[in-house]
Order: sequence, then structure tokens, then C-alpha cells
Amino acid sequence: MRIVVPAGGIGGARFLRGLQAALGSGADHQENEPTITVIGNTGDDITLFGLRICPDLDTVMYTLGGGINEDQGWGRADETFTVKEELAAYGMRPTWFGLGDRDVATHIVRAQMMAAGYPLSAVTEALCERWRPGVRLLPMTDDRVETHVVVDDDAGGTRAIHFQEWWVRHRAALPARAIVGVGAEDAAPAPGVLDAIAAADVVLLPPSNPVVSVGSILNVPGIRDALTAATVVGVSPIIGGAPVRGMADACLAAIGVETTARAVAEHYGPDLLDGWLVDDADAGTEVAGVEVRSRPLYMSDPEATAALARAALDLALELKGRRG
Ligand code: FO1
Repeated sequence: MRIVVPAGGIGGARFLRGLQAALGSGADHQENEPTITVIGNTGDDITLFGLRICPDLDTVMYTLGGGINEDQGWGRADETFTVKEELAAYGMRPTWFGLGDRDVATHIVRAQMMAAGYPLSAVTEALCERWRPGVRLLPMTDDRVETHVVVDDDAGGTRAIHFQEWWVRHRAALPARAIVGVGAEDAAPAPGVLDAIAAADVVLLPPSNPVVSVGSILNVPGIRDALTAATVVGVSPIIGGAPVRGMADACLAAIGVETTARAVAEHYGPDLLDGWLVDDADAGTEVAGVEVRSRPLYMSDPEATAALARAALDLALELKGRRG
């Protein structure tokens, strides 16, 4: 069985870990062993100190590879910040981004390979040789796409800042007037992305940020259209009118979408979504053209996460069966 999961960072990575658990360790190799292809968001990516940092790709790679800082959901376990301190001692800016020493090694490998002409997809494949995440991890595109957030400046106008500055430095506290995927319109899906979607038995949308994570992936020309032909089941990132974590509400407000499970499903659209899982707090949610089911959505522990992933997969297989 072939499963495709367009994923962002922390929520997506934890959902994927649950999906792997739900599918079993896959120790006994059968020819129809389930395979998971992750289409990773690269809109969060930022170049700092000559290094290319890919937060959502690294969060999936570290989480499934066993190297993640579990409490933060990003960066490495057992991390130190000597390089960061030394850069600050030289007066280097910015100082607000938490660049860990172990993490820097990942970015040096990536920067060196990209400088040698390797596309991001080849770099990601090489890094996964070490981490063995147990999924095929593809960037959504090999082209440069960066999410920038338009905020008010102090002269009565507006200015665009990188998503990382908005989220990490300002904790998404500056009202986002618009969210722009710089370069998205000229980007092409990375090699293998459209083929993986076409070959998928089902596609699962994890509870990643629907604007800056899943939304960025859908904005790469060709990806959304390819997904509308697949059987897609999503998991609401909003429970009872609030995001489970992160800043999805601030992002949804920026694009004029209400922070509710129903509004996010309608934003994705019935042409994209076949099924939508909402929490029991949102039981009774109805979305025209979408099969809505309610169940506990909190990924409070590995068992709950595996059960959630299993439920999403079961609904997708049920709906695929109906489509014939
Ligand atoms: N998130 C933070 O809130 N603070 C940080 O200092 C920070 C550093 C960081 C370094 C590498 C990396 O891969 C991710 C990092 N993140 C940090 C998370 C990053 O902002 C993610 O893009 C968001 O969490 C959204 O996915």
C-alpha cells in the first residue's frame, strides 16, 4: 500500500511517527509492505550565516530518525549552542534563531552539497542515508520558495519579514496582513512528487499548519491538481476553535479563514478533501462534499497518535473503496 503524506513540521512529524506505529514495524518484508512518501514543506527554509536551514524537512528527518529534541519538536536532542554564542561574540546577526551545534552539521552538509550543484531533493536523500527515517522524504520543490509575512511597519506602511523572523523572533505576535510564498509561482514539484501522488493508494493530510505548511505545499504549481485526483483524508489542526499548537490561528486570520475545523476543511475544499477527521469537541461538523467523522484528535501519547493515524488511514481506505 502506498501512502503519501504532505507534511509540515512538528504536528506532521508526530503524526507520521504514529502512522509508522499503526502500520507495524514492517519487520516482515511483504511485497505489498506499506510505503510512506512524505512531501515536506520548504517554505520555512532560511539561509543564515551561509547555511541553508530546512526546518520542516529536518523535523521530519530527526523525529522519525530518533534524533529530535522531543520537548521542542525541532532541533536535535542533547544539543549545545557554542557556535551560536561564538557568532554572537563576533556581533553576527541574527541572534534570535536557535542554531544548535549538532544541527549546524546538518546545514553544513546541505550547504556544501548545494554549492556543489546538488538539488535539495538529492541533499535530503543523502542526509536520510544517516537518519533512516523509514519514509521517502521529498522536498515539495527543489526551487527556492520562502514564506514571508507582511506586517505593519512603524511608519504607517507595511513590510515583509521572513516567516522565521515572524514566528521565532516575534512569536507571531505581529498581526500578519498577508502571507506570501516568495517564488512559489515559479516553482516546480521536486522529482518524484507528482509520480508519488499519482501512484498513491491514499493521501493523508496531517494536522500541520494549513497555511504555512500544507498551504505552501498546495501552492507549488501542479501539486494541488494532482492531489484532487487522489483519495485524500485530512486531520483538523483546529480543535474547538483553537489550534492544537503553534500559530495556525494567526495564519488563518491573515488569509481571512475562521479558526474552526469546518472553515479549514472548506478552505482546503471538497475538490481536494474526501474525508475530514474532527475532534469530538467539533462533532456534528458538516462540510459539503466531505465525509466528516469525529474522534479524539489530541496526539497526547504514542498510542493516541497511532490510533489517530490508523483512523485517518481507515477512513481513506473506506472512501477509496467507495470511489472504486
Ligand atoms: N523555533 C523556535 O521557536 N525557536 C527557535 O530558536 C528555533 C530554531 C530552529 C532551528 C532549526 C530548525 O530546524 C528549527 C528551528 N525552530 C525554532 C523551529 C522553526 O521555527 C519551525 O519552522 C517552526 O517551528 C514551524 O515549523
